[in-house]
Amino acid sequence: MPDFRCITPVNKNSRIFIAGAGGMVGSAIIRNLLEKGFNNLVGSFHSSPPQADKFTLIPNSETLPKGLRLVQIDLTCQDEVKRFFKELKPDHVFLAAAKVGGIHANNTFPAQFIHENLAIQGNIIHAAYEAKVKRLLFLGSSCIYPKQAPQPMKEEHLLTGLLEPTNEPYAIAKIAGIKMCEAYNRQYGTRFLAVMPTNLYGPNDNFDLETSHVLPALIRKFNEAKQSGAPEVVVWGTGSPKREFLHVDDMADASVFVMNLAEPVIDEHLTNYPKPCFVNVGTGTDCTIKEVAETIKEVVGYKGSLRFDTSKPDGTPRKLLDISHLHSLGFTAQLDLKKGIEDTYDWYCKRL
Ligand code: GFB
Repeated sequence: MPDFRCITPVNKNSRIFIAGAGGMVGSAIIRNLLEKGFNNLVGSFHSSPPQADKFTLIPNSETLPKGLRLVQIDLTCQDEVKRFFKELKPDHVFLAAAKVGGIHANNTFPAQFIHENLAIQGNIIHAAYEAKVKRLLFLGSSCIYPKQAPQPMKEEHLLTGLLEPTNEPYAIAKIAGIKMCEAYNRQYGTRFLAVMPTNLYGPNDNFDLETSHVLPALIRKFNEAKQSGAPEVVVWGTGSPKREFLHVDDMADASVFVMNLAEPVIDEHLTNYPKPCFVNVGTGTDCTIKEVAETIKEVVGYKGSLRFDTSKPDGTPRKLLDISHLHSLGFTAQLDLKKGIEDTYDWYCKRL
């Protein structure tokens, strides 16, 4: 079991760097921190600056919230990251920048998934150590666990079996990130923690049909089918795999909670270094892809039928997280799946 203890919460004025501010998770963490009164936030983006409405959720809002600055950095470039950390000297870091995507993207671009993720996290974790960052939170993924792991999957199931082939390169990169945090904690006495979220969804998700995850893909497919009057919607795979879906606002809340409250216990001789240094984040319940498709169909108000395309991969049969450790620390996810889908559909429609 991860070994954490409560400490003084992060100071509201401390300089907090959120890597990946333009993404669904990074922007949700920023919204959460701003709501809680943190006022010295710096978020990074790579290619184009994120719209202000990512951080306010008010469509077309143009002004960035007070207390937030955005900077452009190529996080895969070691020199840029080193220079940035030297100048900014952040107190705390949320490492939410990553190359992410659904089953098809992972299967099609395995080199990019392993290369970009290893580069981003390697550069940031090392630069954070050199810049004496007080605490860093690395965001992983539930795909780190073996394909045949016992359900629900506990933190100690890491590295006990073979991975799911469709996302092995991504999973290997995330496992390397965890092990890097643990190695730095052990050798240098750093306070680097990690959270392993289950499948996330919510505002600012990727709705591209080729690269997205199942939930945003189906919101878009059902909505387009409703508008065009198409008689059926194609759902990939058999519909029988099970997934656990967590709203990104709950994920952001859990990330800030872990950053705020928990710290690995490290004794002065570094012999009691924390291993593992991560905690699962989920809802504790899952459903089949067929069930989630039917819920989305109902929310969207589509009247046609579903067709399962079994030429597409199912991926992992099931990946339900054991969240007892997170519960014992005092955190429980709040948002119900149906309500979360309704809110996400509403957000999606406002931006069409
Ligand atoms: O969400 P998803 O792409 O990723 O797919 P994973 C989940 C399940 O939904 C698979 C099915 O069984 C898909 O075949 N599915 C049905 C669809 N219709 C669709 C559709 O239209 N689009 C998509 N994308 N799927 C990813 C990993 O795995 O999960 C990542 O590849 C990461 O590494 C992420 O861990 C959380 O849950 O299978």
